[in-house]
Amino acid sequence: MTVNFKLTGLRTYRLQGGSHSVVRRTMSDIHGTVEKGLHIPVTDRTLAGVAEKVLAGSRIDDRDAHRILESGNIHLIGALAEHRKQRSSGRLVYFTVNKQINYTNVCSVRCKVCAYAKGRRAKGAYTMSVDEIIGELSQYREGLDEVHIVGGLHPDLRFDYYTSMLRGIRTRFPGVTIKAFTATEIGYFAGLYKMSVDRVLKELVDAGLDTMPGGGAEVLSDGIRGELFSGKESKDRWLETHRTAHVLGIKTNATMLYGHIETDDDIIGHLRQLRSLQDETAGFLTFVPLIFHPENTPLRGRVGTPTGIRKLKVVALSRLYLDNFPHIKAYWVMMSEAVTQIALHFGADDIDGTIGSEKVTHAAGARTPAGLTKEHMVAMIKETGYVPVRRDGRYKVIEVYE
Ligand code: V47
Repeated sequence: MTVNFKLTGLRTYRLQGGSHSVVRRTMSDIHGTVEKGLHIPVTDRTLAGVAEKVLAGSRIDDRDAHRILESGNIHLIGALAEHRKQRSSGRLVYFTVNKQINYTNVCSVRCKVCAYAKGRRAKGAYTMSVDEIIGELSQYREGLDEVHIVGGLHPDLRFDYYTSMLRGIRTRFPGVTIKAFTATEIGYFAGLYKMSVDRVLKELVDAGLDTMPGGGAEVLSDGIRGELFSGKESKDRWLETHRTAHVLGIKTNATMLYGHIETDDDIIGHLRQLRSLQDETAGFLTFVPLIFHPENTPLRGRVGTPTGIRKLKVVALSRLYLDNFPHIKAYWVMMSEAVTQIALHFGADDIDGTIGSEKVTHAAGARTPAGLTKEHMVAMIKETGYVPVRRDGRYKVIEVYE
């Protein structure tokens, strides 16, 4: 790809993409070199330094990140993030045929962002049996690539509830990737069952766990955690659990919940801590920025909703700052299908999956459908001009839709 940036009154930058050597060789035929003579005027000169670093393939710093979040030059930000993305994923955009299982809404912690958690004796509290979970997954006759399991912090379940759940799923669906339990749940199991995090993870892997989702990261700031997530683990504990998982060879994701009380500094601090852990372990697969939904939460009416431009800037910044993360996910459930499609031109290369039904964000007012069909996801990606790729939970390619 060739993109020229005309810096008004300064000079013209030329973005050079290429053969995308990081992507599997067997797929090189669909990458090709795209020639695009594109002139983007850089009206705010503050982004010139950022552009220079991105074109040179060097790392941006916190000041650059502030400039991106403060800039109005959305076209340039998008083009720079796209340039970075094309170097690792080329024209590919990933999705998966998955099902989310929210096994219980009973939770010992009351986060101020949550509309989903209930006390164990509250009306509407539920916990799925292992048979119910298997029954729900069995409805997907076409076959699942990934099961995504996340639930509340239930004080009364035994540890073998979780291992039986994983064993049951593994036996019934041998090829599926089991992405299960956030670092928050793992830390809670360690405390409740008096085991080390290392031991909890080893036993879960033994029962069938493949990867870990990125939930529970919220904002990696103890100030914000104290204010909104009291009772949850510290930011360092969340990071430490992922470090332990990576050392054991478990690939994990990382999220960031934004659009509530956080500042730009908090967002950048969050990304800095993730980038630094990834430099150390290389264990993260995907970063997922999550947009806060306030309905039915104590924050309703107290915070605004991020604008479309803000959402796109956060995606682009994630791609540009997290230069060591292979994938950036635009999560359609929280982002809407429309903004998700645009986010694919702002550095995202993954849109999660078909989901089936999602309860956490829908309890908080999400208006997106409960799930999407595979065909719908393929069409959604194709319309953006990219190549849809069906993947499993470890990014093994299942099918390419040219
Ligand atoms: O950790 C809670 C967030 C997360 C609300 O790893 C809320 O691939 C919005 O982690 N509005 C769970 N968000 C979901 C999650 C996730 C989703 C998709 C993909 C992956 C992945 C992970 O949802 C929680 C919390 O941060 N959340 N309440 C709310 N009112």
